[in-house]
Amino acid sequence: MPDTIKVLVTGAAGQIAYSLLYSVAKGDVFGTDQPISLCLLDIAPMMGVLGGVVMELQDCALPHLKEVIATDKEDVAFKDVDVAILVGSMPRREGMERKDLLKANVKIFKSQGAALDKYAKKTAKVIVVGNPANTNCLTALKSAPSIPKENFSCLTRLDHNRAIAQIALKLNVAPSDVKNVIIWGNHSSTQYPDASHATVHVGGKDISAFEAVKDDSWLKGDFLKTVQQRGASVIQARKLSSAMSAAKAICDHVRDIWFGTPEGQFVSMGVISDGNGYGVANDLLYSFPVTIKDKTWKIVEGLKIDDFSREKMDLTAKELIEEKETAFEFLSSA
Ligand code: NAX
Repeated sequence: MPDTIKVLVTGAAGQIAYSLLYSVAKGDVFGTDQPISLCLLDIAPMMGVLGGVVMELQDCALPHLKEVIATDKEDVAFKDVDVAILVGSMPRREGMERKDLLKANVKIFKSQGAALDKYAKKTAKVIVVGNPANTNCLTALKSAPSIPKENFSCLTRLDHNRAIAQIALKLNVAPSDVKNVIIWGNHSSTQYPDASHATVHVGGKDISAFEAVKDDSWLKGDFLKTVQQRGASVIQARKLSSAMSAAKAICDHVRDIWFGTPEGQFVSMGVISDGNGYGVANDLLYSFPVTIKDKTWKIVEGLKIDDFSREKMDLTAKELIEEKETAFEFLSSA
C-alpha cells in the first residue's frame, strides 16, 4: 500500500469542489489503491457549509479516504501538502473593475503562495483553477520561491476538453477519437483553440482534423468562438458557471500530472513560458501543448505555426502580459 498523500482543495465549499471532491476521494485521480488525506480550505464564513461537505464525504464510506480536514487556516491547510488544487478565488461582483478583481486575487494567491513556500513539501504539485487562473498561478509561483516553478500549472484542460467535444460532435465520433488539440495562452476569451495539429480517428486511421472536418472556415471561425465563449454560454443557460465539467477537467489535468500522458498524445496546460520555442515572452503563465512523464511536463517542440496561429497566439500573450504587469504592481505593494 503506498503512503498516504495529502491533497488540498481550496474553495472547498464551492460548486466546483462539490463535484471534484468525490472524484478525488474515490480514486479517479490518484488511483483506487492510493490512500488520501483530504484537506478542505475555505474562508471563515463558509465553515458551516464545509461541515456539511465533510459529513457527506464521510458518508460516502470510501475505502482509501483516510482523513478529511476542514479549515480556514492556511498554515493547517498547506502543511506537508503533496498536491494543492487552488480552486477558491475572489469572484467578479457586479460593477467590479477588472483591476480590482486582479488586486483581490493577487492578495489571495500571494498569501497562499507564501503558505506553500513555508509549509508544503518542496515536491508539492500546485494546480490553479480560480480565475484569472493563469495570473493567479504566476502570483502563487512567484510567492513560493522554494518550490520549483515547474511544479505549478493552471487549468486550461476544460477549454481543451471543450475543443475536443466540439470536433467530436461535428464528426459524430467519440471524444476519445480526437487527439492533440491545443489551447494556447490565457484561460479567457482571448485563448486560441488550435486544431491544426489535431487528429481524428476515422476509417481505422488517424487523419488531420482539417482533413476529417472538411470545413476550414468552421475550424477557423465558429469552432474558435464556441470554445472561447463556452463558459459564458454555460453561465447564461445555468445561471451558474461550469462546475461538473470543470471538476472533470481538473481530474484529467491532475491525473496526467500524476501518471503521465499517453504515448503520442499531448494535452494543454498553463505553465511557465521560460525557454519555449514558440516566441512567447518568457516568464508568462501561458497555456501550451505538453507531454508529461515522471510527474514532469515538457512543452511539445517543433510544431509548425502559421500566420493565422501566430496572430492569435500573440493576441492572448498580449493580454497575459498586461495582466502580469498589473498583478506585479499589486504584488510588490501588497
Ligand atoms: P464558487 O463561488 O462556487 O466557490 C468558490 C469558493 O471559494 C467559495 O466557497 C469561497 O468562499 C471560496 N474562497 C474564496 N476566497 C477563498 C480563499 N481565500 N481561500 C479559500 N477559499 C476561498 O465558485 P466555483 O464555481 O467553485 O469556481 C471557483 C473558481 O474556478 C472561480 O474563480 C471560477 O471562475 C474558476 N473557474 C476556472 C476554470 C478554469 O478552467 N480555470 C473553469 C471553471 C471556473 O469558472
